[in-house]
Amino acid sequence: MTYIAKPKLHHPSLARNKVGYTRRDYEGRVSTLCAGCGHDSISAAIIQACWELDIEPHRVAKLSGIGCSSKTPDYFLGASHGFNTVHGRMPSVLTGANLANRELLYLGVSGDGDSASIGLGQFAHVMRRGVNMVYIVENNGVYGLTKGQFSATADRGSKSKKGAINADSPVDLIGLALQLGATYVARGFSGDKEQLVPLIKGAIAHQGAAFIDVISPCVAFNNHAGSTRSYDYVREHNEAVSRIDFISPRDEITASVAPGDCVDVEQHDGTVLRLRKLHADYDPGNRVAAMAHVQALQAEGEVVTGLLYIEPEALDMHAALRTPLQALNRLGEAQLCPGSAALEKVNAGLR
Ligand SMILES: Cc1ncc(C[n+]2csc(CCOP(=O)(O)OP(=O)(O)O)c2C)c(N)n1
Ligand code: SF4
Ligand SMILES: [Mg+2]
Repeated sequence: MTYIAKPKLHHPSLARNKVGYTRRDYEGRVSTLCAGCGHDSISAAIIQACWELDIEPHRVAKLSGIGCSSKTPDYFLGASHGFNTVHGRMPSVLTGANLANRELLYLGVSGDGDSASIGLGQFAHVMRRGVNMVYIVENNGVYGLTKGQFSATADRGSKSKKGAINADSPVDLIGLALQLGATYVARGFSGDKEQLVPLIKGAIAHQGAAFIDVISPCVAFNNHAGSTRSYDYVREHNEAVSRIDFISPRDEITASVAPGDCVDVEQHDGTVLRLRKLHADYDPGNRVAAMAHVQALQAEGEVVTGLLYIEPEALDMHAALRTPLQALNRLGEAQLCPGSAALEKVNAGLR
C-alpha cells in the first residue's frame, strides 16, 4: 500500500509561497495509517510549517527509524531527501549526514518506541552533541506498528486496551532532552495544530538541537479509558505554559498582546518567537526551572505543552568541532590534502 502516489494535478489558482510552490508540493504519498491516527495530523503540521516558511523541499533531509511514526516521512515532503533507517538508529545516521553537509535542514521523525526503548542511547547522544536538527517524537505510549505493547513512555498505572496495568516508570523524553543539553525543547499535541505549527516553525529556525515531543494518540491500540495518551485524556489534562506566534524577519511585529503577558525571543536568523504566557511565572529561558515545572505538573497527571525551553544563541555541533562550512563532497584537493610539508610538521610534533 505504501506505493500509492497522489495525483500530481494542481488547480492552477492554488496559492504559491515565496519560492513558487503550492502547499500540495510539500505533500508525500497517500498515508496508509489508520484513519484518525495522530501521526497524520503531525505530517499535516510539518507540511504547513515548511510551506509557510518558504523552505525549498530539496533543501530538507528527513530521516526516521521504524514504526508507524517512522513511516510518516513517506507522507510529506515527497521531493525531499529521505532515509528510513534501522529501528532506533536514526540519530546516528542524522548526525553523520549533518556532519557531511550542514547546508540541509535535518528533520528526524521517530516514535516513543524508536527513541525511548531501542533507541534511547542514540537519542541521548544526538541531544548532548547539539546536532542542528528538528527531532520530533510522535508519542503514543505504545508500539503501534507491532500492535499495541506498552512503550517505555507509557505512564505507570495506565491501562492497555486489554486491561493490563503498566507497572514500569515512564521514560520522560522532555526531562532527558533538557538534562542532556537540547537547546529548544517543546511539547505539542497532534490534536492542536494551532499550537503545533508554530512550535515546528520555531524549531526549524533554531540553530541547534531542537526536540519536540508530540502526544499523538494511537486510535487502534491506545485511545481508551485508562490510557493517558488518548484524545480525551490529553484534551482534559493539557496544561499549556505558553502559546507561541512565529514571526519571520519580513513580518511586521504587531503589538497585539498587553506588555507583561508576552515575551519576544529573537533567534540567530532574525525570527522572533512571541510567547504568550499562560503561566505568568514560567520562564522558558531557565533550564532547571523548566525541568522542575514539567515534573511537578506531570506528577499531578497533567500533560504540559508549549515551548518549554529555548536557548536562542545556541552553538551547535559544528561550532564545537569547528568543521568547514562547505559540504565535504565539495571540498577541493587543497583542503583535503594539505601536502607533505604539513604532514612533516605533524610527524615532527609526534617525535
Ligand atoms: C531491531 C528491531 N527490533 C524490533 C522491531 C519490531 N518493531 C517494529 S516497530 C516497533 C515499535 C514501534 O513503536 P514506536 O516507535 O512507538 O512507533 P509507533 O508504531 O507507535 O508509531 C518494534 C518493536 C524491529 N523492526 N527492529
Ligand atoms: S496502529 Fe496506531 S500508531 Fe499505527 S497507524 Fe494505527 S493508529 Fe496510528
Ligand atoms: Mg509509539
